[in-house]
Amino acid sequence: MKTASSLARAVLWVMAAALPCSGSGSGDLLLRVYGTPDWPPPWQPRTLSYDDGTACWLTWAGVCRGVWFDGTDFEPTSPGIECQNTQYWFYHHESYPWDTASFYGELWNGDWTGPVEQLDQTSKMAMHYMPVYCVYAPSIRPDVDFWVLVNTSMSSGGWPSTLCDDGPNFTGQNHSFFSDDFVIWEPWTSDAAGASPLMALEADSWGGIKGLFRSS
Ligand SMILES: [Ca+2]
Repeated sequence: MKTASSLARAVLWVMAAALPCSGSGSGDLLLRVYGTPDWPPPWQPRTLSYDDGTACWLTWAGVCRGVWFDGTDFEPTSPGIECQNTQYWFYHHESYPWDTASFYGELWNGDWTGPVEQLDQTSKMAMHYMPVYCVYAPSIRPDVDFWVLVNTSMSSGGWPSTLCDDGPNFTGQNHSFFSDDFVIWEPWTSDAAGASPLMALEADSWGGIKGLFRSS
């Protein structure tokens, strides 16, 4: 019986054979936050992300990888958000197998210089090319500047590997970083140590795959 997962993989590999990744050097990790922003009505929950939704790279750079969220990028005047969950995307490449699928999903306060105050740490199992969620109940209200992190300290080599898009985000700033010591945070690029090319998917194919998972 074909599952949503096997169908999605079939789509992935068909598309992969046809569409090589261009590789621009910069990119955004597929780490996102879902919550209810303060800003004007109707106060509907929404997903905040810097990635453009098109998976292009996988990376196992650093013990920790994270995205720095600046609420003013999404709403300059009222940038607070009540976080309901965070979302993590991974990719298991057969040539670069994971030594563990376990990771910590973490939420921290902190600006571009790095995470400084931990708000949550949840142990999760990564899945191949599927979203993994850390759910907060009650919800968590971080500072205007906060981080969503993958902590891979349960691995000997930075796995499970994280998915990334290709090219700069809408702010023109780096928002994706990695670190081995939690002190120095280097901007993640496709030239970073451990980055490995992944074939590109068209944005509409990526949306179709997400739709399959949502309905499963
Ligand atoms: Ca991008």
